[in-house]
Amino acid sequence: MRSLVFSAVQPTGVLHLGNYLGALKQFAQLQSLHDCLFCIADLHAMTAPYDKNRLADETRMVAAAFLACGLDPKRHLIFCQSAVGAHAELAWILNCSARMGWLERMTQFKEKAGKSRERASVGLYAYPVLMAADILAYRATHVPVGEDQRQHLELARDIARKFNADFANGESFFPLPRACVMGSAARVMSLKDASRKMSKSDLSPMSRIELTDGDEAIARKIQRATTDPAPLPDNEAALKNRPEARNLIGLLAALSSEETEATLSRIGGGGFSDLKAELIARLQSEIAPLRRAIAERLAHPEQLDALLKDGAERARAKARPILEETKEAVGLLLPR
Ligand code: AQP
Repeated sequence: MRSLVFSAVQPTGVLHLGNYLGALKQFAQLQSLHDCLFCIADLHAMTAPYDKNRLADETRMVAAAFLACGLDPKRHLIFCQSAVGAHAELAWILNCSARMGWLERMTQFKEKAGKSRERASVGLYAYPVLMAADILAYRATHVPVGEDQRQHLELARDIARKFNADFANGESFFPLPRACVMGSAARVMSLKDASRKMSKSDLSPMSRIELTDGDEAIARKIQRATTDPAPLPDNEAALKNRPEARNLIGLLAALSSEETEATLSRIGGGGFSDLKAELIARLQSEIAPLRRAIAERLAHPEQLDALLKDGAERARAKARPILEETKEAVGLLLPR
């Protein structure tokens, strides 16, 4: 069976270096080997407080970033989750297969809901079931996931397995989706607090390099990135208790297409200022073409909307027969 890759990004703000290195850059590589579905997960974006006046523009921003990173809307599908009703319909059916006990174990809900669990939305709680539906609606076989999404992918497999057992005599009605092996999918950490990942929703813009940042902003953010007072080590083991150094060196290695050890052997023994100077130069040259391409795309929102409309039509055509088969499998009466 040919692999079909499902990837999604939430329109929850301006995309950053973590989204780029950990996801978009790798999506661009995957598309040369596989059939791909690139989804803008706007329904997921509604699970936490958000600004309804910005959601449409942030959706266009993700579409523009997809294109800027080289994703090909002709050979693959770029579309918005909410425009393909099968995601939400299938999520309801899968809600009835998923078990409360499985969802109770999801660590991301615990982290995101924090102490105000009682006040978190039902959407945030059920988010992993919608993610399972996103994937299974197309019988996608592979999903590129960061570490934080692995548990959700396991849950999608559990849901598919139970559905197959309950409604398909254990046959592979839904293939069990697998995690895509990504290249150097480094987890990029906040520039202000290296114990947290770089995030769109971090209140401090100084914590992240945004794909729309200009050269000056990039230089300012890296210069002010938190460091420690020791010189840089020349081996990876010595980075163990130095999260800030590990983050900045990991970034430099990723941007230089080097192994971390190779970067360390070049810059080990030196100070953070040399590391930061090289990192600023690398970032400026990597981000500048993306920034320009995003701005060009955003200058023509009508073209982005047309592209998303076309993607949604093609995605609907793929998902419709699978949804109908699913409804039939669970015994729903289909209008004939
Ligand atoms: N810091 C990161 N390092 C590496 N990869 C990252 N990704 C996100 N942050 C990092 C990857 O980007 C893809 C899209 O992520 P998303 O927008 O769907 O959700 P997220 O992981 O929740 O991203 P953010 O930026 O942290 O958004 P908010 O603040 O809204 O929650 C995923 O493949 C993700 O692994």
